[in-house]
Amino acid sequence: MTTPHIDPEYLASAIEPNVQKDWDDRKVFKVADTVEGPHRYILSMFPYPSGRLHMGHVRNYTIGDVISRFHRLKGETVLQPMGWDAFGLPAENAAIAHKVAPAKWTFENIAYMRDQLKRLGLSVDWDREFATCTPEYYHWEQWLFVQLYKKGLIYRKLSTVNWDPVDQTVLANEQVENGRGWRSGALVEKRDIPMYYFRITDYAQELLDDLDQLKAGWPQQVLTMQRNWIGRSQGMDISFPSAQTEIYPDALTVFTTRGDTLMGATYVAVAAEHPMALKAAETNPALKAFIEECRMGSVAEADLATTEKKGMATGLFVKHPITGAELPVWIANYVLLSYGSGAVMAVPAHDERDFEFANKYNLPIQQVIDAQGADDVAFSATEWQEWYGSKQGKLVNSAEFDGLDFEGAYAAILAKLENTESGNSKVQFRLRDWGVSRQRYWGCPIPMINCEKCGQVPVPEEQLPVILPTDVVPDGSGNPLNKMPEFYQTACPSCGGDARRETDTLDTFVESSWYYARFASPNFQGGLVQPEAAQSWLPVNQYIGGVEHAILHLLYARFFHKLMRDEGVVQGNEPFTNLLTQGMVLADTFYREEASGKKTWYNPADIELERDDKGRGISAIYKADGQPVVIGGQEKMSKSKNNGIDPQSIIEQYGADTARIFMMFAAPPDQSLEWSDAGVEGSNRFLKRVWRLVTSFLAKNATVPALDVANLSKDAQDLRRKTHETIHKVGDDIERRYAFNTAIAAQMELLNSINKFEANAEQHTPQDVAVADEAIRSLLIMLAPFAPHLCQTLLAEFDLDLTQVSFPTVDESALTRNTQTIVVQVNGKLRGKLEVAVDISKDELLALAKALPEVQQFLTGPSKKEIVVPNKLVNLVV
Ligand code: ANZ
Ligand code: ZN
Repeated sequence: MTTPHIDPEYLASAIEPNVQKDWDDRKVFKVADTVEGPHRYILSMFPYPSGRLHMGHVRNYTIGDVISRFHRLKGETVLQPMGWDAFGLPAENAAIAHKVAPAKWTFENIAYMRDQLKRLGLSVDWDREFATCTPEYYHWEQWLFVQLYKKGLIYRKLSTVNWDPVDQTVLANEQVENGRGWRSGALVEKRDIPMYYFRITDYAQELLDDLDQLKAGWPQQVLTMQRNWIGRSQGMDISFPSAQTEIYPDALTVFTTRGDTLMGATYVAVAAEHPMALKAAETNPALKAFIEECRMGSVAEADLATTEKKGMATGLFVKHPITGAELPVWIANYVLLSYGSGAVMAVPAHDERDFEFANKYNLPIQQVIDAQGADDVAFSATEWQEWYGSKQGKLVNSAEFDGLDFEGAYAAILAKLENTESGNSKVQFRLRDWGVSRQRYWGCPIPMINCEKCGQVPVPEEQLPVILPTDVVPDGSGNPLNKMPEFYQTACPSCGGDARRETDTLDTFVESSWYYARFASPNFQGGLVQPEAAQSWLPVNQYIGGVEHAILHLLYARFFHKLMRDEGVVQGNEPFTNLLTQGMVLADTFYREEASGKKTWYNPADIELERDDKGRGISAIYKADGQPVVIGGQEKMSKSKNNGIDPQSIIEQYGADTARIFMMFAAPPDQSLEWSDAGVEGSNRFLKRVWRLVTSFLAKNATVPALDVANLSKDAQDLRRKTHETIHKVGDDIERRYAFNTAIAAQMELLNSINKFEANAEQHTPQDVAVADEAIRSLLIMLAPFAPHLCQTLLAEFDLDLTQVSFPTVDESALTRNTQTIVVQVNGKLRGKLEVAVDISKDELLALAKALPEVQQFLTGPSKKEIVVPNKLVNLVV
């Protein structure tokens, strides 16, 4: 084997482009739509084409790639696809700022980022790439929309949006800043407009139940977040008849989880827009003004919990279903219109919010649960106590229900209400139906037609896809589709009359809810996914992405899988068998603060940092002006703190392999990763040492005989054991534990052992060379998932093709030790060491110990006691 062309110095920029070109030319990562034999689908969440890769992307895609490459080495066919989540608001904002069409901006970004991803060395089947903004993709999304609409799983209803009266446009929540439009600065109004909704609540119970199927493969924390979001509550609906049927004839229904406290209800509270409130406001201008004020407020549930309680009496009354007492009906800003029935029975003695409200407005507070188990047994009508809200005590002041515990009271009250038909058991979900209409241009057109005569009519299948015009530059003043008759003018599919095409587009979460399925057959023209391809590749075996998607994206994708299943498009109940949520990438922050408190943040790349001997930063200087800046600590890389490090610069300086090794070595994948220049340099040094070892081994041009394991020197046996121990550990760390960091650490140790062994290379026998050769090849294959360019280049020197080799197998016999080191003590003091066979007899061992020259000098007489700890030590007491 001659190696004239291999450079003794490791230079990533000299090898990485060649290796990448080789992968492209040979299409080594291409897989078929249908597959036989062991196979696996590994998917990292696809990126939004924002313009440039950030470190979060690099981490995400490196994790997926390491897993993919590992399983390929294990002999599996692996699908690892890549595509673009290409619709969305940033493209429209860029259009407004730079007067460029969103389509053009998006595709330019895609071209740039694709190149960046390729430079990372991902083992992706690029023939499967697609962008969700193309008609070939969204055609099938529209098709599914039409099917679901026909089935009643999509409906239309009025809903409230943020309206910018100057720009005449709907604003997303993130475009409202302090109540004003981000562009116009106008005070934002609320408007009710018709929107389409997916009936995800029909699947709430199944989405909850099926979380059990994911227990083995999903992080506990994500399962809990999903469970809480779905938010199942077991309770009852109770109806309170109107006391003024001449004004408001209907009974008021409330949802409660605490039916046991019914006898403590002293008023009822309704949401500002509840029909009963609106009715009362007809004759009460003050009430009307108050409702309007509530409407302008935030709609976020999280804000409701913390904002000050506010309310107003409606002047209407309802009757308590058991006592018949008249209770006042209040409007309260802490009651949500969209939860339960938008009304609560207020039990101020046992509900904290009701307590606060009742105290503020002087409403009666009636204790109905005693203080069992509480330290302070006196009920105070002014100060809230934790135990008021508990279910621990027994009922008091509750007439026939007195003395019952929670279960007993709940059951007895429910039975009584059922008897009088004024209550029933009810399961309530926190999950709301999913509103998908967006009054935006850059999204998938909603395939509906509005006809004055026929109402909403779905676009007939043969007219799909409804194509979004791409030569459009939005200017921020409303959806440009509304100004394009060539888009919206159409004929009603039902009556043939003039009709108007829907100009709203779909929430971009819709595209990302089924892309994983499309990847199985991205070019299929007959539906969402070709049935055999779905059968072959779905579900995704391993999904990888940021924990910020733990709730909505994953819930929507799970929902879509069930929708597609019920359409007969896919099998199984869940899309992602295993989920890995990667941690954040952190970096140092640096800033200067002006007297006004305004902070200016400096990028770590522009800072000269001085460290103490533990590597902690002690002082920092802004390179441009040589003046000090404040060290702000490690934070998530972000634009706002200007602490992002451009992956491109790392790849250019050190190569993709170094970036990959650093990312995987610096922390376990689910934990935060602290960016450190020293860490990157360390990773690069490790690869240089691998390179140097292998090139100097190759340079000797030694003949490598077949291994003869029965005839190995002790050193050779030790190295061989180390090699096989490492193979075992690396395989286990990657496959079972996702512990990529310790897998790399083990390989660093193996490298050290090989280097030590090679230090004696001049004295090596041919069998020693064979053992070194085995160790080096094994190392290069194990390291290949992490540093594929380097490994492929070096393996080629052994006439091995990385794309053809297998992960090394553990030779169990190499793991057993033939000899062991025994410590020899005299009177408990270490005097010598012995290297003996593992199966040596006790007598033989004692004889050898006594014969050691360095021991003999301390043996002043016959030993009084001889202690042998097997495999460890001999202690001679004299
Ligand atoms: C009486 C009561 C007494 C309540 C008590 C609680 C404690 P979860 O568990 O979240 O389902 N509620 C019902 N509808 C509401 C709405 N639209 N907006 C705000 N609050 C609403 O909570 C159910 C409880 O939240 C219900 O039980 C109701 O208050 C309140 F000692 O009814 B409870
Ligand atoms: Zn019509």
